[in-house]
Amino acid sequence: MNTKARILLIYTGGTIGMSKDFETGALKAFNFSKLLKNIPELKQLDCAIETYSFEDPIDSSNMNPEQWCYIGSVIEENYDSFDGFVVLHGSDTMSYSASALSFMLENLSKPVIFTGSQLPIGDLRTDAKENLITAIQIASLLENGKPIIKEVCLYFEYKLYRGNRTTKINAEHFRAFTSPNYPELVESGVHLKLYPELFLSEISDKPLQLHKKMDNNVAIVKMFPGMSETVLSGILSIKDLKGIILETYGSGNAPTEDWFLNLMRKAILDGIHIVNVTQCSGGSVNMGQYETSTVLKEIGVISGKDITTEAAITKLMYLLGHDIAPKAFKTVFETSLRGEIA
Ligand code: ASN
Repeated sequence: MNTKARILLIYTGGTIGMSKDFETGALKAFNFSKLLKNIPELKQLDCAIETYSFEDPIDSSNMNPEQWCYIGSVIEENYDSFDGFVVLHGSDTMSYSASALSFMLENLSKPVIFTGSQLPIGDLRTDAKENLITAIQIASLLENGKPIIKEVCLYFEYKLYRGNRTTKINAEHFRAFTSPNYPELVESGVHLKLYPELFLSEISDKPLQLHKKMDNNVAIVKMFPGMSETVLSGILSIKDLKGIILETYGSGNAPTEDWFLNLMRKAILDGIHIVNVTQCSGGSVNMGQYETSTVLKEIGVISGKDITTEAAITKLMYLLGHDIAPKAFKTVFETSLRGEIA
């Protein structure tokens, strides 16, 4: 029996649905019905599509944890009525949102696929149609009536990635995303090439649980040669700061100067979680490989291993939103929750 997949298309905004403001010439989001008019092809797809739009579609630079909860709630409320979800989202912060939602949606057993475009859907050379149509087709893949993909993904320019493994790498190319430390899950060519051995398998048969508490008392600090004690101590003394993602060099290396290590030590003693993430676009943190990371390991800095900064900051917000005992926090962070870390 050929049951048609039911897909909910959620429109949050982004270039895909933008047009030029007559006065300023700047791109801004327009409403969903206008967007749908530009894609009559949707009617040809072999699935039943329903749509849900943000009342005020946004440029994804305005995305925040509140909006993530909103996206999560739309998915939660409609979870039983659909086989898959496609989220239209601006590309600028899409990797953050896909990462955040991957943590917030626990026990996911259906696909949630983020996509968008670099050119508006009304543009002659747009990349929006391919991205949208293929994302819907992938979200519609069923086996024995059940979704094949059961995780939060990102589809862009012929590739489906695990969402929390992605990062935006180009502001102009249609190939705007990459997944530096995890291969693509599906490749779109003449045929859709699936790599099921890479998919997240259903971890439990428990019902979907949406976690809405995200604690944003966090910061990302990118190291650079010449960073001063004043700057770093200023950041670390921010009131209510609970954790930082420290973007270090190479495999997790940082200065061995006393002032730096003393600040790190003091922050950890004060209960601030410090996560070591590499500022390289690929590869993993391996504290202890060099002398310049040995002390970090000894004083209890958390290893972000091969996690992206986007997944690290959203995982930090997510875990801080849970009452995890300080002693267990490091172990939990270093454990893969949704396939975001090796
Ligand atoms: N500024 C846009 C956004 O992120 C960029 C895009 O969608 N390509 O909303």
